[in-house]
Amino acid sequence: MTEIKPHASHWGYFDAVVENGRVTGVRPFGPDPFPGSLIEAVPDVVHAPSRIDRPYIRRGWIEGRRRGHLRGGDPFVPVSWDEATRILAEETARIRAEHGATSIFGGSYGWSSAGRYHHAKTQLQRFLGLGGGFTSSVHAYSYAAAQALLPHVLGTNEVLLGRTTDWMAIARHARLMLCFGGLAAKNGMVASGGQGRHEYGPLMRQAAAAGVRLVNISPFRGDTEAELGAEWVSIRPGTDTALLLAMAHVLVSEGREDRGFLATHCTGWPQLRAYILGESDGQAKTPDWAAPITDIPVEVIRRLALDCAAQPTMLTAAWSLQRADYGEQPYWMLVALAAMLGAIGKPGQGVAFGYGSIGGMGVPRRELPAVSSPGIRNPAGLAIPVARVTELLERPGEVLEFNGQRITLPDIRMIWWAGGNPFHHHQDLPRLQRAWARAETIVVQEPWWTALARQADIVLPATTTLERNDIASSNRDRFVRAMHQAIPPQGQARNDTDMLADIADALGYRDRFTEQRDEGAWLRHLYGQWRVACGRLGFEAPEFERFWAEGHVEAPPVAPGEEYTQFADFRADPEGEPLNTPSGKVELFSETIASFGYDDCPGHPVWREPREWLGAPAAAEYPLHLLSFQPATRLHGQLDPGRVAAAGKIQGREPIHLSPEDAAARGLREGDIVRVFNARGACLGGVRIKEGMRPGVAAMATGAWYDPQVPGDPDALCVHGNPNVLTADVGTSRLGQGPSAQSCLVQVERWDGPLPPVTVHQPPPMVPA
Ligand SMILES: Nc1nc2c(c(=O)[nH]1)N[C@H]1C(S)=C(S)[C@@H](COP(=O)(O)OP(=O)(O)OC[C@H]3O[C@@H](n4cnc5c(=O)[nH]c(N)nc54)[C@H](O)[C@@H]3O)O[C@H]1N2
Ligand SMILES: Nc1nc2c(c(=O)[nH]1)N[C@H]1C(S)=C(S)[C@@H](COP(=O)(O)OP(=O)(O)OC[C@H]3O[C@@H](n4cnc5c(=O)[nH]c(N)nc54)[C@H](O)[C@@H]3O)O[C@H]1N2
Ligand SMILES: [Mo]
Repeated sequence: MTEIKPHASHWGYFDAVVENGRVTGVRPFGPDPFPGSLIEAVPDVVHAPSRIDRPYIRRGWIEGRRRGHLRGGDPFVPVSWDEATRILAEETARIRAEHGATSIFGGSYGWSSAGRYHHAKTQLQRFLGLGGGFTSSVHAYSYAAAQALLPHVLGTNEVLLGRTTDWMAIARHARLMLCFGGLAAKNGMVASGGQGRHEYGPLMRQAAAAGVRLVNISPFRGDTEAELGAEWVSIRPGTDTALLLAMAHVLVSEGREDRGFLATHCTGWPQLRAYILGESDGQAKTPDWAAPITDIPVEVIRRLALDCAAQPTMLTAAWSLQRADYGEQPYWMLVALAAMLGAIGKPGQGVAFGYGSIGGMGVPRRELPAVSSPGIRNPAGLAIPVARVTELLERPGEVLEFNGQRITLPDIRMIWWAGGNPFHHHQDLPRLQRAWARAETIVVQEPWWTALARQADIVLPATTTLERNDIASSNRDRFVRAMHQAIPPQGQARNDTDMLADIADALGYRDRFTEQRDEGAWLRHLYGQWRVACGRLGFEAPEFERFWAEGHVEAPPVAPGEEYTQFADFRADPEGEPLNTPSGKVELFSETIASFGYDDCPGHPVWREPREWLGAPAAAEYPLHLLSFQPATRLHGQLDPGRVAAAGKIQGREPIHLSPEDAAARGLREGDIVRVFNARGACLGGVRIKEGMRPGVAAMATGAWYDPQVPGDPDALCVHGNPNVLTADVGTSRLGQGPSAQSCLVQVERWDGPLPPVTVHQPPPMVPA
């Protein structure tokens, strides 16, 4: 018998085809004009050999090898759910009693699933919060530096995550759009919480067709698709701030800056101007100064600046630019350039971040909330900046500076992760693995034997979304999707909420955790709350029963021709509609930031040489700048066991993109296997030669599951191709403390030895109880 079940994922809505209790196929969601291919991997991953079939405990943990012990090498021992539940209740209570709530790290960063009720991290944090608290984390790997910076400068993060100037306004009014890091087409296939229609690509194509001249300023020409007809300015990675400062210098020296706007809408222009002209530090930021840094000819820099001043201009940068050393600076300087052009708040002009970074960006939309689970109260009240997890473990009792705060790092005894994967997302995995040994007990809830599950002491098998009912929703999208359970839980997998409810039960707070609702009651409750909120905004959503039976709700699109420009109100009336900054204006100099006294992020945008870049001394030994970008064939580490990711690999290894010049210089051909290495680590990769890759730059997608040749050895070669064995783990600055993965130098050499097998898609070794 064949059944069709409405469902959703971060990579799109679909219908699951179910035969005899197995997901055998998917059908794209009817209204989606560009469903993409990622959904095709769903049946493979749901039934993958790497699914965790039952609870396990690491043998070394049972035998007392806990704090100080490197994880990842011991076999696992199967245990019953009852036993796992009892042990976890006891262990949580013991650690809280002996070491306090902050000794439990439950930051649990990660994308988890699109379903908003069974959202693993949210449920884990409710469980830990209601149980007495934990150490948490703030901000996202995606844009941590920007999240810290932009509220100081623009008074909001809307310019990053909220309702930005839309493509309708850009197409109609802008004539030039500078895209730092391009507008990567593959990034739009994904949105947190899913999307009903993938409109991101079509809308940017419409803008190009309407006559907006797009300029892709990036180390890789392919960061805009050929169809957009974009011009390409090839830039050395990590040097965008130098280019922007030199463009600013051109504007000032030609008298083209908008002095009126700078006077009425901005504060701090005199300080920034003095820096641009070199009055404050003796170095004028001229095109002659920037050309050797950026490797962009002086004439091109001048022309870019003057073109911006001559026509209506929109500025944008990919989020990747701030996941780099001093990643705050290009963002601040891009805002400054938009201010100098007087473009902020002019129809279809100004600045916003991420038009090429995620589905839904720039798509015209009404203000509607998303369906979501209740928020978290954390009585411990302690949170670290998300990407400082290794330091958290390495430096107990020491102070971490962050955005004006001084955080005393707690002594972590227990780590609990659900719905994220630090052994995917974190930088310098060898260093993380050493720091990881600091914990006594590490708990991981996962559907799959990911690198993280292998680094755990207690492994709890979670269902995938197809094994439970849920609702998918994103505030970037006007659809809400019913996710019907399609198959029974696989093996002994359980829903995250249910496993946590049982542990809460053993600790005496089940009812506070569940609020005495089961799955069905929660879904009705969350949908009902959303429906009421929509009603207040003028959208009458159907009753739950109808939504569930029909499989989705579609809020009406914006009226045809309607457009939105961010900051239009502020532009029109800077006194009446001030920004939420101390001055109410755009802060080109921030007294607040200056008062922190950070030399790595002073009071106005500055050029700082990245710690790792092609201009650094280390480039003699490691002459390639490695960018690790978001994968076209997966979502991070998710879907890696599926057919789409497999088809993209070379002899099972993650491709490394090289310029024809760099490949030739090393005698490498398409499809060769290479060792990619630096002083931090090494991995294998398969050579893919890319026209349009800047010589000196290499690129590897993130997300191939970390697969050390010797499990448990932090210095082992990753045989699969995870770039995070190579990246540096340094905060962007003391302001943002964001990840700086894009600042990374490597060398590449042919791998002539026998090819070690990739084993990470099979379960790890197990021993009987
Ligand atoms: N080098 C480098 N590293 C990077 C980046 C980069 O550009 N370069 N980018 C960074 C960015 S922007 C991000 S957002 C991060 C992404 O990092 P993560 O969000 O941590 O990556 P995912 O692989 O999506 O991890 C989600 C995990 O949740 C699990 N999961 C899914 N559904 C469920 C569920 O229902 N229950 C439970 N318990 N688990 C579930 C999945 O199996 C998966 O292992 O990576 C960062 N890392
Ligand atoms: N298919 C798919 N889409 C995704 C994701 C996924 O895993 N898969 N992940 C989603 C997530 S969580 C996020 S945060 C977003 C991330 O969105 P982004 O951060 O925008 O994505 P990236 O692919 O890392 O980077 C885009 C491009 O920036 C360029 N770039 C890198 N460094 C520099 C630099 O120094 N200067 C300039 N000018 N350009 C540079 C690179 O050439 C790269 O191709 O993607 C989202 N979309
Ligand atoms: Mo991200």
